[in-house]
Amino acid sequence: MSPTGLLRGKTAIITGGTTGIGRAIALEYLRQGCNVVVNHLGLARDAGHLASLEREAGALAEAAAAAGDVGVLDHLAGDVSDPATGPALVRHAVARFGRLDVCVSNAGICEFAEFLTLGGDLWARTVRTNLDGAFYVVQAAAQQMAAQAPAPAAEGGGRGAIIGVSSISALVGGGRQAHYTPTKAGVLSLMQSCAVALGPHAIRCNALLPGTVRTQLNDADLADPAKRAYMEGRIPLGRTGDPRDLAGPAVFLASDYLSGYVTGAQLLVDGGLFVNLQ
Ligand code: RM4
Repeated sequence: MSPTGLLRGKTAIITGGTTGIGRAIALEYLRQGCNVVVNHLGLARDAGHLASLEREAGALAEAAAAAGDVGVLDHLAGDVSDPATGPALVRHAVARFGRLDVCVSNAGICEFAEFLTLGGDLWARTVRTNLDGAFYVVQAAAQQMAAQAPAPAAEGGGRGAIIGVSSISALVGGGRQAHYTPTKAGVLSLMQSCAVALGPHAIRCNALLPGTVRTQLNDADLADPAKRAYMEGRIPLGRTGDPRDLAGPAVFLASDYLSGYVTGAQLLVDGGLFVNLQ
């Protein structure tokens, strides 16, 4: 029986929370008793993604109604590259649930492109979304957390946990990702510096580093059977990741009970890909 209630009574914001890794983390946070406000772009396709997420959240609530541990799902549209989106998302979460305990900065784009013909507009859009967006959301979350009363000493006395979804690409290059890998290295570095800056406020900041996880970011790239076979062959666990593989590590980093002394850390979730140079 998988544990529940690990994030009981907490409130989290998750950017890019209607698809892929963000969606998987949102569902597991809800299952662990955390209220969740997911950010999305408010595009037509997001309506379908949101409806699907709300259906799954409802099913969780029905399944766990007795336990009473399941959190409440809410959402707010906004482009994280807009400096106003992060503060608005935090205000929405606090207005609805009273405080902010966890911030998962997940929203990101990765359009594979050859470096020699890489356009400045794609470079700029990738940096604005993946790195600028992380800064705006993380700073807004940290400002709210720093202003809040700490959790009771018995619950670790923390004021919050911030998780930057970086990538294995923070540590290694990608031939068709020269515009993307620097942004993921930047998210990792942002978490390291925020861990130092926010430690005195009892706010923990850590980075999740997914490996090759099947999401809309790499649908096209992994549609190539040769590329998919090559990646699977390099991964010791023998498979590319599923977004659900990130849910448990995200609960670990969000929970003061599980990771109360962990800050400034980077957690690779890659099936062993990084350590396999064969
Ligand atoms: C990751 C890594 C994966 C790729 C995704 C989009 O950082 O490079 O291989 O599929 O990005």
